[in-house]
Amino acid sequence: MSKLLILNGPNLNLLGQREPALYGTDTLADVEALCRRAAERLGCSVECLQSNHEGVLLDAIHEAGRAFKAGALLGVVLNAGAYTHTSVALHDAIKGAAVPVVEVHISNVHAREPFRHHSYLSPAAAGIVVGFGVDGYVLAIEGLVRRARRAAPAP
Ligand code: CA2
Repeated sequence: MSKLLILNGPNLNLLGQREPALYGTDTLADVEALCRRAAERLGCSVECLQSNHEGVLLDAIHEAGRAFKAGALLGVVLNAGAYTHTSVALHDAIKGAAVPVVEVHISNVHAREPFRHHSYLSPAAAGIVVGFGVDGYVLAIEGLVRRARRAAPAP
């Protein structure tokens, strides 16, 4: 079965606990369950990981690159949180791993503070979904599956 990695970065473990006006009321567990259901509807499975540590996210992207190369992974849905706006290392990891990554943001970062307008990840991403709340994860999953099926149509 085709697999996707759902990778969440710093502070996303706090989802649903504060700032509902920005991020909604769903917890991270709710978001992961939403992703699991969306993937299953498309005949896929998900692996979910959240970390507050940049190096853990880098290692996960490297591992995803190896799995993609081996045909065991379709791609990565990545909400890198604030590392989006700071991390050249994540940019390099996405480029180096050569795995399709869809960058997701729950909020519309472009309608927020100027320091959130720049993303180091966008130039390396296969696609970007911004401002659709947690539904953005579902849109990203659908985008990755459609992309994979376009590249390798079923016989
Ligand atoms: O909109 C997004 O998804 C963000 O990636 C969320 C990040 C923020 O730094 C990015 O600019 C945009 C923040 C992660 C969640 O932080 C929380 C803090 C308190 C309560 C709930 C979530």
